[in-house]
Amino acid sequence: MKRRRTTLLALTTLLAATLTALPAGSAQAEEVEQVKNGTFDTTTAPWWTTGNVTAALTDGRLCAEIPGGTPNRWDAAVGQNDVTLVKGESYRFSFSASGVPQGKVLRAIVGLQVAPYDTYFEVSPQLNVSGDRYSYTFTSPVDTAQAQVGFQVGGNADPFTFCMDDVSLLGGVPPEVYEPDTGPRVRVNQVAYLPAGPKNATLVTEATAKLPWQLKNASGSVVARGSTRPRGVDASSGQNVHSIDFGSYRKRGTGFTLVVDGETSRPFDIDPSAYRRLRLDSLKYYYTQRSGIAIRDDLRPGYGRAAGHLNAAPNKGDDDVPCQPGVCDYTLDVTGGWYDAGDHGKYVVNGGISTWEVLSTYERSLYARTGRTHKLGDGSLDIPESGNKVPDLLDEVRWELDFLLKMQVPRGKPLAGMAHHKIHDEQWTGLPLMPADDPQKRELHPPSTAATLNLAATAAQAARLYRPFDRAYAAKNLAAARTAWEAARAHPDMYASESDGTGGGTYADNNVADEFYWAAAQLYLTTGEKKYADFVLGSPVHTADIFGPIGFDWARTAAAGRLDLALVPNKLPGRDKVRQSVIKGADRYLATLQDHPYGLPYAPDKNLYDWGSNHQILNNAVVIASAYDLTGASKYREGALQSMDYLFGRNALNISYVTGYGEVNAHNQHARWYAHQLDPTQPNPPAGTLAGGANSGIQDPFAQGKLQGCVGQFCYIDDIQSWSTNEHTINWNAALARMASFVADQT
Ligand code: 9MR
Repeated sequence: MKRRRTTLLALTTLLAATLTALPAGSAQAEEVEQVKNGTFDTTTAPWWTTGNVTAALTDGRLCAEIPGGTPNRWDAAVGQNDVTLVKGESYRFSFSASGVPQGKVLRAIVGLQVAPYDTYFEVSPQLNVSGDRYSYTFTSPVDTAQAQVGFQVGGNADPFTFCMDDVSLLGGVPPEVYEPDTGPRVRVNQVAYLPAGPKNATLVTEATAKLPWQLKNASGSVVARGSTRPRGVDASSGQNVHSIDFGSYRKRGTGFTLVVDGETSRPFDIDPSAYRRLRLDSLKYYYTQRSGIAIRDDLRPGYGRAAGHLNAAPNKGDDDVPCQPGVCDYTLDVTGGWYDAGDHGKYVVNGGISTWEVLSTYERSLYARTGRTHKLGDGSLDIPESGNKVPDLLDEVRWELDFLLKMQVPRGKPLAGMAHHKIHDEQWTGLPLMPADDPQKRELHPPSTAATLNLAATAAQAARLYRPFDRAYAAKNLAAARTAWEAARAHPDMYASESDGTGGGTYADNNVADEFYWAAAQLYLTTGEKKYADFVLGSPVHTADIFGPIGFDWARTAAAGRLDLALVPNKLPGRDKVRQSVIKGADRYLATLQDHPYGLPYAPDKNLYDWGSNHQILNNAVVIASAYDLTGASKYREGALQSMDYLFGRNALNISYVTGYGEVNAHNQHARWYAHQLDPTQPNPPAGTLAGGANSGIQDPFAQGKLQGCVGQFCYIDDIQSWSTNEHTINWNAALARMASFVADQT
């Protein structure tokens, strides 16, 4: 279609408006059209199509007949190559598109035209018969002259007619100013406070003097009142804020609101039941992450699906997986396990910490003063193994443990006893893609010391926890753990490559002193043997200050040793010092929380929120909760409870980060098989799924287009395309399960 003057005028006006809003002196690149013949006036050249698509000019547009029944979006496509992108420059990608019949999904991308086909920007709108205009901005993460503008229309069951027009990729545009809808300025835990727990909220306001607040019950009667505490400008959000403490109100109820400064908060409960539900939901999440087994719809209504990666076409199958070329000359059966996140990869590093933290949720229930083991018992999680007289949590984790064990290099092979770092697709796949529909080649990646120690640590922990239920299984785990330990000692510096990130994440970690410490601690706790105790006592990690702002995660695993040495009964010489170190760490997190007007135990350096910050916050809360388990001092209990408020809506965005919990909650997590946002026939992630949360790095193009320059808490968007702020993962949900279980036990 010939470009209409009005469009240009409107655009110019819009730009003028945006330009005036820019700070004086900011350099403005010139706007340049990067797409050739986006208007299809006389020809469709230089646009190409895949072989199964024929494109023609129809009324000044490009229209194409798209075959049905192709598995992937990229199996049918129209595109243009050799587009130039400049790193750091912003682009407006816009086009008109229609689809007949209604409701077909388009995946529009700007990406690399050659392997590894990185996507720099993508969206997947549902097409209308009448056609829509789509417009987005993004910032290029690379310099390249080999970019492709692609319109992928495969993956639709039935054939349809696709038309497009006025395709434009305009360089040098100012990035869009994105305004999140943050609702009322009173920020509360939208889920629930415990009747006998702390109750705090945060008010965003320009006011500097204290303000009166009212707590109202569901029928609107005022049941408590008081004054706010002005806190000045909060560095993690850039907002001027007050805090509100209404902890003296202790009656149960639902539908409370806080009213202050002319604003009414979102509703919340004062009731423990949500945490009892969350303890189970956060753990039920793992069943739908299982690989190698069909998910039963009767157990998870709406989530039933075919088994993934069992060698049924188009899957290549995980039963006979070769290594990357040149890495090994055998294949392994590595079926089972949990998919790591929204991708189909399975990683021993990360599988390990996830296993540890879920098992620790169970182990805590055995020893903590408020622990209640039967709450995680047989029948609690509605999984296929329910009814087998083994606690469901242990059955669920066994699915992953069995996979971790399979990743160990077999006897007689080079590097026997080491564990392969990971297994995943050869190339990254697009969204959505059910596990059973993934056609990619699967590959084992080289063994690493870190993976081997993850296996040693978790198999050792498993050995003591499964012993009462299955002695043979416990023995098998202990033997594997010992072998892995010896192999890691013999190969202490085999690091996963930081550049091995095609088709799956790297999980690279060049410091494994903490993994050695963690594995030795677990082996000691299970066996009591001197050689492991000696290693623990001789490790510099044993006395290092490990409870820093970022806390622990898949790469920083020392706490997974230290906490257990403090919490699980053992006779380690100097154990009291170990306990004191945990309490000291908790004191520091408590001080951070008390200083923070949003009440969270997390204040990273320069306010740079980490990838998966929500679980960092939870893990810092785990340290505080552990200090409560060790001492019984109520300040730790209160701090641990208050930490949950941020995750449930007491934050700058006024969002609960747990799907299905809180009036406004994250539910579009980056996912290939809970991809409701892209495919309405798929569900959202199950209730109890944690979103990664604010991430100052905003590594994905979607977030870069929306959140450039974001401050701390604001670096998050609930969109399926934002894999760096909004994915779900097995390690993050493990931190949620651990804390949900602690809170549920405080009632
Ligand atoms: O959680 C991981 C984060 O700490 C890393 O910084 C990031 C980049 O390497 O990778 C994250 O893990 C992803 C993994 O590599 C692949 N599956 C999804 C994970 C969550 O985004």
